[in-house]
Amino acid sequence: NDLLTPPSADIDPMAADMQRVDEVIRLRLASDVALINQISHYIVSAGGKRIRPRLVLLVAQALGFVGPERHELAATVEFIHTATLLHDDVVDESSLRRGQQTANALFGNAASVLVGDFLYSRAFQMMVGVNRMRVLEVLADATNVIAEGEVLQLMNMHDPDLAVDDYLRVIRYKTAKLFEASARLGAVLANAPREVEEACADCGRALGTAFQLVDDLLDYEGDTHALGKNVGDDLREGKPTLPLLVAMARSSEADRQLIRQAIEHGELDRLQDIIAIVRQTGALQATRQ
Ligand code: GRG
Repeated sequence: NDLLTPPSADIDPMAADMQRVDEVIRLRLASDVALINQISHYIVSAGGKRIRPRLVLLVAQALGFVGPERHELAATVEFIHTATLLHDDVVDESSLRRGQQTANALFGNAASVLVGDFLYSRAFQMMVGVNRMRVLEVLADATNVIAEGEVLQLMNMHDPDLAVDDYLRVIRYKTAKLFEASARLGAVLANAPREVEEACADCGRALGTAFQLVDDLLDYEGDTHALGKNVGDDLREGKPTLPLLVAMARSSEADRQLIRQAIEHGELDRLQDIIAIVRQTGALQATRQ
């Protein structure tokens, strides 16, 4: 669990930069409308690991770019990420985010969606301010694909016979795309040659895919409480995750039937049986590799 604790200022070499990113975030959140300030500060102050902003800064700095636009774009990707979280919690009817009540639970669905819209459009104002066409292209494409990923997930969410490749497409779209864009933006800021930009994007995409796979796998582990998750959370929500899909491919027809029912109905009383099948088939080990 130590790995989940953010590094303290004295051992985090990026502490000063991340502090600057947080200053920019607070500065750019400002609105004349009190409810927007209240909700956006509520979610931004709840923490969050700020992985995507770090990725922008790491790549930009590794390629020699140290201008102030890097903090602006780091804050921009965090705004986009936060907008997607606000919308996602409404879609999933979630009640817990970052260890506290979700904005939708506290302020209602309408306010959450609208503040998500505000953050999303503010992010576009910020990227226009950076005044580079390639930045606009990258983030317009990324946000498009994220929305497509969510719609794909909506269509697939209850399909117990989902192919692993289709599952991977959803997570590449909904999660890995913003990691990819963040890494790519660092390279764009540094005016890196296109092949370097592509290599950074590939690296970001791989990281984002791994990140979502781990997030899914943690649902099947015992030590997920630090993330506010419990064993079988995805099952309760009736989602076919990678371990379930691999177990489906490896099980007997009777067990497959059990898993299908579990995904379709989020069968709580069968939870332990399903987890046992996933373990027996070695699906967890297979998905960890
Ligand atoms: C607003 C363009 C736009 C689209 C909305 C609802 C939606 C479409 C997208 C949701 C995409 C989504 C929530 C993907 C999951 C991403 C994910 C892994 C979130 C958790 O990220 P962490 O762990 O969160 O980095 P923290 O709290 O640390 O910031």
